Amino acid sequence: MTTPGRSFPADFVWGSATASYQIEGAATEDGRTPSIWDTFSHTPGNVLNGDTGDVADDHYHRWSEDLDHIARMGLDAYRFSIAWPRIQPGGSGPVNQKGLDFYSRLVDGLLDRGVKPVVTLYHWDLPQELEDAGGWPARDTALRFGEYAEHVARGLGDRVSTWTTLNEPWCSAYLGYASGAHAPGRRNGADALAAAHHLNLAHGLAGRAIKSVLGENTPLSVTLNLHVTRPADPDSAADRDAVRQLDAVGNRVFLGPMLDGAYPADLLEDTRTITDWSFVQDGDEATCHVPLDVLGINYYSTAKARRWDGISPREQPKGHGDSPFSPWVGDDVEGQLIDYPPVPGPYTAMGWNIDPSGMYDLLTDMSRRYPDLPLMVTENGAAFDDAVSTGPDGRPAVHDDDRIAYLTGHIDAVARAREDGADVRGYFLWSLLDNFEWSFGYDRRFGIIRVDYDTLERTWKDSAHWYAELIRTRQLPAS
Ligand code: GBH
Repeated sequence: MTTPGRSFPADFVWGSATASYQIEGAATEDGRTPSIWDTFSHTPGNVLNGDTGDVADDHYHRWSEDLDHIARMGLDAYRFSIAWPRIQPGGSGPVNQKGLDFYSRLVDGLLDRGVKPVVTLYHWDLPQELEDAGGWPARDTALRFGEYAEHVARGLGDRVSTWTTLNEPWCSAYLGYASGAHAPGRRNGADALAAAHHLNLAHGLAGRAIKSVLGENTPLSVTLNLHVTRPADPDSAADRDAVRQLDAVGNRVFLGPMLDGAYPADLLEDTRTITDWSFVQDGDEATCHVPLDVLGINYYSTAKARRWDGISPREQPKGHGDSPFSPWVGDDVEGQLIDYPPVPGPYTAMGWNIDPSGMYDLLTDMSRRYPDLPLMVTENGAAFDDAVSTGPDGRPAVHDDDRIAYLTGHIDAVARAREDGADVRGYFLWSLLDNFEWSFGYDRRFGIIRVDYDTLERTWKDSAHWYAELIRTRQLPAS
């Protein structure tokens, strides 16, 4: 792969992203109560090597050192998430001041260093008490989320540059309640769709709360992991219909209510044997449809799909795709099965294919679907098997050329999409630090800064130096 080199305007936002449970540690400190990820990771068999977020990167104590890394790298913005169980232990009731103070210090620390704080209110750490009361399949969770958002908006106020309600509700709904790969590890298609609806509702309620506390002009966003799925055989109408079905259940299930004010008709039709959608009450779709100022998009890889009329999904071999329809939600959809043939490599250490054309297609497609909505790449990056050597200074060194190549290809795709009219305002690299990679624990490293999990020492990988130079020059070098 060669890229010609690209230049970006001075106001293009370069950032990096993290999430609370993946980096903070200090799981029981200052009044924090367990989230579903504490429970899930402490249950044997759920996370590789039995890893948990108890200590993680110890960012809760090392936040100031981490902000110094951010400043030295020259980031324009830093995207982080707030742990609901630190703000409202148990998920309801008054604010836990010590928890709020942590984020208040973090926001001030960013502003002191000239870095814009981009806040995500929910990156998967639901208070366990709310899960015990039904979790996202229960409507009450969405109402509680609206209250939580109001507390945080009052606490952090106008110091925050962009408010993001949810990170990847697709993962919360389908991995949490259909496949069970993520916390809370439940497996029921109808619950997953109810969860999706209540996440949409939570987004609307939180967005309205933020705008009513801080003013209508407060920049509001949501981050979606939109799926780029291609038909296994582009000439097959059946395969193209499988792609349409996945776009409905994976993408438009959120885009519809959030951006158009209604669920798409084909989604309701395709899922009728799973649920009658009676959890959608009058007025809900209008509530979900809160005006958005920017749409956050997370992109990593692509998938292929084909219509499958063979054996039942339960016995289907699992392909590369991790889709709501195979084999979890799709169990109940007669005659509408989908199979995921493997996609060609190369692959990252996650087994995900490296395909920058998916980034280009997604950004240009979204800008066509929603021409007036600015876009922001809120996550992109890769895990590789980083080899650690000893540098000339005797300190550890990581020559992660594979990660630099991945980033180059994808940032080049962002530049091409912009040239072709997509209004992409910024790019956040996942991730600043190696961290707790959910069901894969500490085994998979996405950071551009290495974390030694014995000493918790931070070391810039080559990619961190490379990214700092890109930000300084606003130029993606030719490669
Ligand atoms: C994001 O999730 C999360 O926001 C972040 O916390 C996480 O650390 C990061 O990405 C890296 O995982 O399974 O081959 O079909 C991304 C979750 C990854 C789910 C890609 C869908 C499709 C690839 N998505 N996956 S495949």
